[in-house]
Amino acid sequence: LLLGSALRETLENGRLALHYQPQVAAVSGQLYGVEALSRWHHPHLGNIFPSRFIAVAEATGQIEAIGTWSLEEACRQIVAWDSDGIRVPTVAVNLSAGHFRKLQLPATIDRLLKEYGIEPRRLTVEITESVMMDENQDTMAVLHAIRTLGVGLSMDDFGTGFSSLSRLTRLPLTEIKIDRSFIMNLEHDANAQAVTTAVIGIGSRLGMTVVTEGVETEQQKALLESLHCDVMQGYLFSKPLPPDALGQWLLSR
Ligand code: G
Ligand code: G
Ligand code: NA
Ligand code: MN
Repeated sequence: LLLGSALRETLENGRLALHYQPQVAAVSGQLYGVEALSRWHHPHLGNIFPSRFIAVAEATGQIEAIGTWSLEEACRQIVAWDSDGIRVPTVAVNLSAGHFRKLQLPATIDRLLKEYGIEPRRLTVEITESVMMDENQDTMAVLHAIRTLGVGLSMDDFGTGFSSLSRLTRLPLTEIKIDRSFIMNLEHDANAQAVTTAVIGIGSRLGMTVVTEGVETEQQKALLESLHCDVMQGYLFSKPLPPDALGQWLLSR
């Protein structure tokens, strides 16, 4: 709860930041997009990782405020990069399961896109498998309304939850991200390779972009290319970077 009030103060003073990790198209090597990841540097407590403060935000009812802040910050950054001539095709923002139950979320996204003059496809929202487990009617309505706006909808950490493949087909997804636990074991684990191959196949058949996370080695990259994976993300390409460093990274390639 101490962390909860520190978080409230941080949000009010705009001291939360987004870092951006590049996602690279497998065939062309071009930038496909970036994933925005929240970073909180507290003057006394130091760096607090999202795995910790997102749970706090959920418990203290601040998760909607963080999600809305992330969406607006991403929009502001897209406009800033554009005016610097830095072309980032799409920015993916992580939102918590609880946020997708809020019926006003699509209207909030629509308002931000209009306010910042951003084409909808330049924004993607990432949901986790727990959202898919949620049979909540409001959640389904929200997901469909977000897709209707033309914003991308990505299933994060796929393969770690308990969702069924039939449920996957019933969601209006544009993208699946295969969890990094599968990529980590790709070279040595036949099961990880079988799951990765199957998800790439199903995703492609369903017209979704398949992104693999946690790509760290050239061997993993080569293997994923041979499996026709669309997009790769991981330390092999870059860690998450502050906005200026992302510009530098793009120029240096
Ligand atoms: O960047 P890092 O590995 O520490 O991220 C840890 C987790 O926190 C990831 O699963 C990521 O999806 C999540 N995360 C990062 N930023 C945000 C955010 O702004 N909102 C939500 N809901 N989750 C986030
Ligand atoms: O759950 P989500 O996929 O949103 O989490 C992304 C997290 O994974 C971020 O915290 C990011 O720092 C981390 N990450 C990104 N690339 C790599 C990688 O290549 N290896 C590892 N171990 N972590 C990564
Ligand atoms: Na992820
Ligand atoms: Mn994510």
